[in-house]
Amino acid sequence: MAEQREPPPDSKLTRSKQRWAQEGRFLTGRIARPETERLPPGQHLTRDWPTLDLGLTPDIPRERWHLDVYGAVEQPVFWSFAAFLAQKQTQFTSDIHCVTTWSRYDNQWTGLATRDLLAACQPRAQARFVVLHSYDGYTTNLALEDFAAEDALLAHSWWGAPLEVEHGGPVRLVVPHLYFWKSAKWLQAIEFLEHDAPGYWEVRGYHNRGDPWAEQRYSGD
Ligand SMILES: Nc1nc2c(c(=O)[nH]1)N[C@H]1C(S)=C(S)[C@@H](COP(=O)(O)O)O[C@H]1N2
Ligand SMILES: [Mo]
Repeated sequence: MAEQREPPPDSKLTRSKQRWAQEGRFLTGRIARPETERLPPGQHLTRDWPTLDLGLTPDIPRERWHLDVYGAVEQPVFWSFAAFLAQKQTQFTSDIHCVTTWSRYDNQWTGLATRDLLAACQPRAQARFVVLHSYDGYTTNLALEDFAAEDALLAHSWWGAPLEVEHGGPVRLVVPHLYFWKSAKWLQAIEFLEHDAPGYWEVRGYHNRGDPWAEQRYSGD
């Protein structure tokens, strides 16, 4: 089991984001289709890469990093960074869509595809959800089907360079088809569950699933 972690106290930014969620800020009511429109409704393109988190950057060097995979799985996993790197490596290029309305195209990620992680840990038949736990105390929840998306991965590099600590290095999750708050930075543990367990933003007014194409920004959308 992963140890208990306390999320950091609310900051000014997390308080405004929580208020925007209550007000339904950034909702356009338009719908878009991923097959015909690359930019989801209400998003604008950015060329730089903004940093968004709880205001606390855990400094976990690769030598001290571990991934703990536990819960409803046949084969719990506890990997050092070297053991993680020894798994099959995959590259995917995908777009980022942040709920605060910026999108960033063409991010090349290298790491372990979530499907290969699932092959290693073998979720039990009853497992239907995952909760990601991060070194900063952040959590986020996903349905197993979303976690298992064909372009989702546990990424350690971006365009061939080690993922910078501000962006979640040593290892972050990347789930391109959902808003980026689902893509946990500084990944520490993955818990498999039979029942859903909403995470940090999901209990503060964000949508439980977060599909940018359906503009699922906030709960109730
Ligand atoms: N561990 C952790 N992961 C996190 C967050 C966080 O606060 N802590 N913020 C989420 C949010 S709200 C966004 S938009 C993206 C931002 O990733 P970036 O800083 O690399 O752009 O990380 C997500 N993953
Ligand atoms: Mo975000």
